[in-house]
Amino acid sequence: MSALILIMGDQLSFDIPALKAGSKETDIVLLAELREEASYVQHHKKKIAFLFSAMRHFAKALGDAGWRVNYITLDDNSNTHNFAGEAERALSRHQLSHVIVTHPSEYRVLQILKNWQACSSFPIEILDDDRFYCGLDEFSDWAEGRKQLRMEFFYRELRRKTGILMQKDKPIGGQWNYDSDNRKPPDSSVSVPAPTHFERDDITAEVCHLVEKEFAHHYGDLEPFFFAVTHAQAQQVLTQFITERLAHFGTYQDAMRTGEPFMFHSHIGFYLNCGLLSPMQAVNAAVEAYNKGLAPLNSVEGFVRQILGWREFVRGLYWLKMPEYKTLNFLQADRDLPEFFWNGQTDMNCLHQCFSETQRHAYAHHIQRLMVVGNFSLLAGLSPDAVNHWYLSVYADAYEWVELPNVSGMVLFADGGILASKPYAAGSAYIDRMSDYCSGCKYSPKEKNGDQACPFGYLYWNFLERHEDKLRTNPRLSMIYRTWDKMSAEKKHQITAQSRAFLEDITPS
Ligand code: FAD
Ligand code: DLZ
Ligand code: SF4
Repeated sequence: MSALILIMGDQLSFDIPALKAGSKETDIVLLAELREEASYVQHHKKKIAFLFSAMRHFAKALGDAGWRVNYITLDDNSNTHNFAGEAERALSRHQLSHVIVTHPSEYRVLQILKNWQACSSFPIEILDDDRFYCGLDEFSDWAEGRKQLRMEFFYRELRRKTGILMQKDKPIGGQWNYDSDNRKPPDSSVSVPAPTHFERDDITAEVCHLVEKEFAHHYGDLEPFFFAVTHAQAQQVLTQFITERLAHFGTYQDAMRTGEPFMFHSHIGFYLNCGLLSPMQAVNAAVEAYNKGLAPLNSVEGFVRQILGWREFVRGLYWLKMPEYKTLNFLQADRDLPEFFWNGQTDMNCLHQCFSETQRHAYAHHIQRLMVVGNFSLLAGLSPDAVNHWYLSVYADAYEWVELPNVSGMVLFADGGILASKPYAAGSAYIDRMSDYCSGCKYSPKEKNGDQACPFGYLYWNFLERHEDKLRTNPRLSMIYRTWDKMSAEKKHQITAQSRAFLEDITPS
């Protein structure tokens, strides 16, 4: 009884359940570069090159460790370009008896596996993915019967369960959450360390060549390419973050500075999500730095919360609520995506900076995604389908299980409050305070009317006005609606007129 062990592009972990359940002596491991996976959205070129290179390196490492590996390249003439097709070919090539695969991270791919299971003559065993702190059943047990699902309470449960940053049953330092210490604007006297760079080796060079040839029409720049592509390199990125950035992570977590896309963030999302790093490695490294006195609690707790809290929470929520979650559009937003999301050509400097960095690096940090691009998408009433499609395409760490709750839940409030208690809407003051973007902008955050007025200023009020029927009763927005109520009719009229003119002027993509 020999098995085919199917490993997907985001399952590049030596301890993935399908490998743990298999045998080096009898089984065959399959990895395949597939057009279906590389094109279900037009992924950023850098994401495809990164994943293909990481897959090729992983296949080599598995071979070195004694596994028999079949690696199918994109340009293999017999490649059927989908998981089922490639697995069926391998099954007959090697006369294998059954398939072992780890639960895919995305609902779309689970459906592919289920359809294949229904028609294949081979048994297909799907094993739970245990590379998370919280299993999917455990999350649904936690969610059961709760009126509201809030990350903060889930996070506290996981802190208690794991003992991470805990002293007996109390959080270390006495508080669960140090977010209020983590809101400093950028400080130009504090220099930001360069992100970890790796020279491309022959495998990466070959893959970049392939991507340039086969995916020339996809979004994004392939150069510069300096991502880690092996486990050892990803570990180096984590270590460099812990030693050079973690101490400032908390304080400058929300800060944005022109020309500094990476700030004091960790840039490990790419590696966590494809299996080159585990969340436990990252969390343990941060906690160890705290124990050694190398980083303050506000930074370490802030970082741990992103991984133990947000990352686990959005995964649980995704699997609990799919497939309905993807169809939700609470605010009935239906505007097309502006063309400038793809080409970055807008006079709004904050957006221009974030789009340029996204195009160049397939990366933007959380606040750029949430409070600049996301905030604009919310205020402008862009359709959830269009916005989800964009975020899934442009970031190298994007997979639907983590992208969709962030976009439909956190950014667009399309889920009507399943993930967040209120929309993360903000006017121009937030971006002005947390970035240096406004000083280089055609618009002014201080101007309320006329050609110089920052669009975030009027779009914010226009958004609240448009959705008054759905949002006024939200207790967290009642103060804001009171301010709106006090505005003169003339001012309100001006806001509506300016917003309409601005939105109508946008060229759709
Ligand atoms: P850091 O800021 O250093 O944080 C460390 C890690 O914490 C991240 O690598 C990530 O694994 C985790 N994390 C932080 N915030 C979140 C969050 N909100 N949800 C889940 N995990 C989180 N993250 C993705 O991994 N893939 C996505 O496709 C994705 N899309 C997003 C879309 C929007 C609109 C928003 C607002 C956020 C999105 N995020 C996504 C979350 C977050 O922005 C990225 O994880 C982070 O920017 C990655 O950079 P980093 O590794 O430097 O993160
Ligand atoms: C994202 C991606 C891309 C671009 N290409 C491949 C591929 O060629 N082969 C593969 O196995 N996986 C790829 N992936 C990752 C998959 O899309 C990911 O494993 C699924 O989305 C998991 O549900
Ligand atoms: Fe962005 Fe407005 Fe500031 Fe310009 S003025 S950078 S549009 S917030």
